Amino acid sequence: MSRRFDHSRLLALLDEPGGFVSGEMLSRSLGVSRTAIWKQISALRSLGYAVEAVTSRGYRLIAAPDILDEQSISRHFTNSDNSCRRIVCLEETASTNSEAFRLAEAGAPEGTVVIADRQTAGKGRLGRQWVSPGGVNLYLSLVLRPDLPPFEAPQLTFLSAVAVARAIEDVAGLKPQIKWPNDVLIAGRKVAGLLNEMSAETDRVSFVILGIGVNINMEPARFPEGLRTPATSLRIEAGHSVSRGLFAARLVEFLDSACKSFLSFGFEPIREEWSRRCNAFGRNVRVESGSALIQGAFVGIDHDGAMLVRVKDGSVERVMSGDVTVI
Ligand code: BT5
Repeated sequence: MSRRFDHSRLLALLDEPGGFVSGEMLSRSLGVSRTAIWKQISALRSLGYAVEAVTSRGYRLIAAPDILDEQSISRHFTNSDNSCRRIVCLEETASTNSEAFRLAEAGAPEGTVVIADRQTAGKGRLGRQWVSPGGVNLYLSLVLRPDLPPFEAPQLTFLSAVAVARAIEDVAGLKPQIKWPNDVLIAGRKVAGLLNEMSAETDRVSFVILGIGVNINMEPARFPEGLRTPATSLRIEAGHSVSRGLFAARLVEFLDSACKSFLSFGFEPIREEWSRRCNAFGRNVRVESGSALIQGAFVGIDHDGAMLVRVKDGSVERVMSGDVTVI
């Protein structure tokens, strides 16, 4: 079920800096009567927009609801050269990753973005659940069709982690850290999780879905008990709410620029930035991987996403999955 609003031209006019816009100017610009403008303003109010109306001065937009639709996202784009312009906004879906996967199988082009207000079956890794209530967070999946062998596809998880970290820094002014392999933390608490899924032939990727969940305005009381890592949201950390539309737009732009850098310069710049932003890089770590316990210095990331740990005897072990503790 897709939610679309057709008030974009009126909102664009009201959004101009400088306060009030006269009813006459609005009616001239939109080619409709002033009564029709009044009706559209009432419709905007019923959608949660706060619009002030003052006789002889006109209308002024005071506050917009934190709606996630194409308009509330694209109005924040700063880069006209953004390849991720096809945004599908849904009010509710089981999982944006599953929906993006379905669209990609049906031929959706690279750069297609699926966003939902809430997920009824949000997915984490290994069959785990991603808590996805409506109205507060961002659940986003991006379709990519990279020219990569399947074993290198995990590089894209690092790309999305870097894009999420940049967006958090840019929009909320916070200092996120990345935790291998797929968490983004603020002050040691999980604010975002990444889940990439792939469809591939034997030697070539057909498409990859980059799935990203970011806790934006979630209040502490809404996090369930017993999460694997303590959780947080941008609102909790920043002390004020953050516009989901603005965050989504910045994230899409950072994903786009990271993809372009990846195409031009390969994995290296992403690996370098990821390492700088990682909470454990260069430090001594303990990794619980299945029944194995590996202890040593976290010295790098391999091309297939494996963590490289230099152990006591000087040799370097590759770890494909596990839980990392800095010691
Ligand atoms: C992840 O898995 O962190 C990947 C999460 C990816 C979610 C996005 S939302 C858009 C797209 N569509 C989807 O269906 N999924 C992706 P993992 O590392 O396995 O972490 C999951 C664990 O994190 C759970 O078992 C909980 O303990 C915890 N958790 C669940 N919801 C959380 C939340 N909102 N915030 C913080 N932690 C959470």
